[in-house]
Amino acid sequence: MITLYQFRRAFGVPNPSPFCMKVETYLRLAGLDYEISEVIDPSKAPKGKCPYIEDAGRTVADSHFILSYLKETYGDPLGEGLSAADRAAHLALTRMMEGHLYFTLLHSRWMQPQNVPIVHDVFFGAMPWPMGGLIFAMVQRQTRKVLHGQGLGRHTTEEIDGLAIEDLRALDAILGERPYYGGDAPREIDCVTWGYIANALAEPFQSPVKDAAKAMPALVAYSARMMEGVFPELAKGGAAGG
Ligand SMILES: N[C@@H](CCC(=O)N[C@@H](CS)C(=O)NCC(=O)O)C(=O)O
Repeated sequence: MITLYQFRRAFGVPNPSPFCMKVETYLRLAGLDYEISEVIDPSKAPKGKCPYIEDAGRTVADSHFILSYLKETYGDPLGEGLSAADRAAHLALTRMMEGHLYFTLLHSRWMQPQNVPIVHDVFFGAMPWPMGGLIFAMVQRQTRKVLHGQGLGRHTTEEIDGLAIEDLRALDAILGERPYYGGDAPREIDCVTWGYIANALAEPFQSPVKDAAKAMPALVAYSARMMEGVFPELAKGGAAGG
């Protein structure tokens, strides 16, 4: 049995981390049995981040390497029939989201004053005083450094939100009239795209990025479609559409 180490569910989406969501969505779409082990402190994870998995005595960290391992070990049912050009386009889209859009999400949740208390309360609120506040402040400080090093953190909030909205508009245009980024059925690329779209729409966060995402009906419908198809137990709450 595969064990998936990831953060606990929150905000009405399968995971607040798009990387964890990518792996769990993949496991479900590929029909692989798994169990979840919830992680509170990722610093002890093999690469200091979530997700990672254990399977048959092996530990694999990082969503990219996890999916590579799963495809090598159990086959690639979501990749059947894809052309080299499809695969290349999916890779480029993945890199846009993981190397750019992700950091705008980090900024929105950890730096923007209307959202910071939500993250604090959901992840650190249950910890005894003053530990929760101290750990939160430490993680927020690290996140600020990460954003500064990556470069995005040097822009104004308006500029960062504007960049995120450009990415979402690109995602909206690429989806077009199709039900899934993979075409008629969800593919590996949908495990990535949905993590970002669902988290952009997630309650109770507030931002111009979320407002922009909510105004893109194809993205809202796509998120609901993925939720109903892959996580029907969560769709009952009706959270996918934000
Ligand atoms: N490249 C990694 C990125 C994973 C990642 O950034 N995970 C974040 C959550 S979204 C994390 O665990 N952060 C904790 C930390 O950096 O301390 C992957 O694809 O799995």
